[in-house]
Amino acid sequence: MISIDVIRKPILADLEAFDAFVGENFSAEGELLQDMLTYALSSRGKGVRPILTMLAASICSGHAGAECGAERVCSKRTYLAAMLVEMIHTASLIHDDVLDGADERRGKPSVNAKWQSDRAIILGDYILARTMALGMASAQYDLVSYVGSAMATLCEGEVLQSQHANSFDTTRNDYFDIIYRKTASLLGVAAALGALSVGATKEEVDRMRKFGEAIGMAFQIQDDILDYNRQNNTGKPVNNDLREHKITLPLIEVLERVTPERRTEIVDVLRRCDTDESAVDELQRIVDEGGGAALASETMHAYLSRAMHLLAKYPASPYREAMMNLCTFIAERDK
Ligand code: GRG
Repeated sequence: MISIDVIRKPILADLEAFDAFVGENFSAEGELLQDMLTYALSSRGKGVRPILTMLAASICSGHAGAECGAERVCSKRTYLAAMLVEMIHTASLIHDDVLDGADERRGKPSVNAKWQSDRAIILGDYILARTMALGMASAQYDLVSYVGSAMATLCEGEVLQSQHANSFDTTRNDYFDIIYRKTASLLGVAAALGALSVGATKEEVDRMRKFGEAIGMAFQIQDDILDYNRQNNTGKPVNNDLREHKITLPLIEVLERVTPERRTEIVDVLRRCDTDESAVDELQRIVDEGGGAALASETMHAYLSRAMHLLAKYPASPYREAMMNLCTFIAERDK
C-alpha cells in the first residue's frame, strides 16, 4: 500500500519550504478572522495539489533527483503556483461545507460548525481575495490567469451538480461533466502550473495538464466510491451523497443495468434519502448488490492508465516514480 509520505519523499524539502511560504504570505487583519484563518490552514489535508505542482515542476525541469528530497529544487515561482491552487481548493472546501451543511471536515469540526455559515462564507471569500491579491502583486500574470478560470470552472461544476441533484436525472455524461469541472480541472491546473512555473514548453504544460485532469477524474471517482464505503477514513460521514440526492458513478452503474420500472423505484428511494435513514441503508444495499463500486473502480483505473501512459514520455527519475505512485495511491486510498 502506497502512503502519501512515500510520494512526498523526493520533494520533502520543497514541501517544507512551501509550508513556510504559505505561513509568511497568509495572515489576516482582526482577531476573529485570524483565528478562523489559522484554523482553516492548520487542519491540513493530504496536500495532493501542492505535491502535484512540485512534482510536475521537478519532472519538467529535468532534475535527475540526485539530491532528492533532502534539498530544495523548486523556486518561489513554483511555490506561488502551488499556493494559488491550494488556497482555491481550501476556499472551495469551506464554501462546500456551508452548501452541504457539513459539520465535519478532515475529522474536525468544519469552519461553519465552529463559527456559523455566514462567517465561513466570508472566510472563503477572504482566502480567495487574498490569493488573487498575492498573485497580482507577484506580477506573474500567466499563473494568475489560469487560476481565475479554474475558480469559475469549480463554480460551474457545483451549480451543475446541484441542478442535477434536484432533478434526479444525472446520466454518465452529466456525471463526467460535473466531476471534470469540480475536481479534475483544478488538479489539471495544479500540474500545468508546476510545468509553467519552470518555463516548460506549451506541449509539456498541456501534457501535465492532461495528467492532472486524468488523475483528477480518478480521484473524484474514488471519492464517490468511498462515500459508499462504511469503513472509510475520510473524516466525512458516509453516504452523504445519497442524503444530498447526488447520483454518482457507483449508483449510475447500477441504474444503467436495470429496467426503466426498477430505475423509477430506485430513484424514489433516493428522493427519501434526505430525511429517511432507512432509505439510505436500502440504497447502500442496492449499490452493494449491483456491484456499483467495483464497476466504478474499472472506470477509475482506465483514467489512471491514461495518466501513467503520459508519464512514459519522461526518463526514469524519483519524480516520475512519485507520480506513478500518486496514481497507485489514488486507486488505493481510503481517506
Ligand atoms: C470558492 C472557488 C470556489 C468555488 C465555490 C463550493 C464550490 C464552488 C466548489 C466545490 C468544489 C469541491 C468541494 C469539489 C470536491 C473536490 C474534492 C475531491 C475535494 C477533496 O479533496 P482532497 O481529498 O481534500 O484532496 P484534502 O482534505 O486532502 O485537502
